[in-house]
Amino acid sequence: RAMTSLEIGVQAPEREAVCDSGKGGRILLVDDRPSSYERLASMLSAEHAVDVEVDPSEALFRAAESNYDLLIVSLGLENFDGLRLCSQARSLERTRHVPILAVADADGSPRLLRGLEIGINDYLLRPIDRNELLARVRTQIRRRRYTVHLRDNVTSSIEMAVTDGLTGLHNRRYMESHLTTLAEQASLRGQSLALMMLDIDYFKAINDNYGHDAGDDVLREFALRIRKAVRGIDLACRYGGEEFVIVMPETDLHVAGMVAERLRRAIAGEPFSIHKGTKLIKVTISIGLSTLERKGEPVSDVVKRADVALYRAKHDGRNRVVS
Ligand code: GH3
Ligand code: MG
Ligand code: MG
Ligand code: MG
Repeated sequence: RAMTSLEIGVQAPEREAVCDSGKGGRILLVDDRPSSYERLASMLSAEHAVDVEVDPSEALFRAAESNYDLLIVSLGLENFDGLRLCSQARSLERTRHVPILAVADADGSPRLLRGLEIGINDYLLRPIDRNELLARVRTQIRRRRYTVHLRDNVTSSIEMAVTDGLTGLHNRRYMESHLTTLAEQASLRGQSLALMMLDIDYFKAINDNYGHDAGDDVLREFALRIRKAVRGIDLACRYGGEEFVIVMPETDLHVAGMVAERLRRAIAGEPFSIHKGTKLIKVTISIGLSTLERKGEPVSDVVKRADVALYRAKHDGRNRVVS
């Protein structure tokens, strides 16, 4: 028999997509004729979880609120315009990428063309063939899951590229690329910029005495205390092993010195818990401070000065702030 429906989009047989049965999807069926939605729902419910919604604005709300794999929208209904709903779904951030399968009466072709322009993904004409419905639904659900899977993976690789896995702070690469931007902004606006380099004192001894896992616990807890001590606009990162850097925009040396001193005391004054909370150990840090000294100064010079100051803090006896 004649094709009753068109498949829109590229049909690349992605390996992941082929492995996925396309069953077990969450479908929102938008339809206000009981005779129609009861029939559709009974066909679909063999393979999927189906919610029926008769009110189009409620449907849009539900689609935006929960993660449906597919919207099935009946066109040409008694009390609302299904095409308008499709168009609204395409314009909302939360529903833009949810696939839409339109169901139309046999004479509904002109409206379907509009639907395709709006961005529906596939359609079926009445009378609905059960197997065809299930096959088209599975295809949409498979593709949807594959896209979500790709998106999640891309997001997590981007996060991994700029985040330190142990502490959740930014990593050195991220800090270095943003430090340049922050310094340029400070230069342009004539604002100050401070940089703090922090290093845990005798950290090697913590590893040696209590084990590497205890060392990791200290690093995580240290990162938490750093987070508490800085503002939202400050950029805190794990620079390397047990060295951390905090970049503070709009901050002069005097204020940075107070923040550093507060942080030093927050570390030295409160012992760190290791071995699953069974042991407390005293930890101290040394801090080197520097600021952007002139407009357009290379950020590597600012980092260098903080490093030199840190070296002096170590040399002068540790557990102190030097600028
Ligand atoms: P100082 O007071 O001079 O800073 O002494 P220190 O022992 O802290 O200095 P050093 O830089 O020699 O030692 C740092 C140690 O940190 C060496 C390395 O094994 C350890 N380290 C680096 N990264 C990690 C990590 O991710 N986890 C743990 N547990 N240890 C680490
Ligand atoms: Mg060291
Ligand atoms: Mg150290
Ligand atoms: Mg070190």
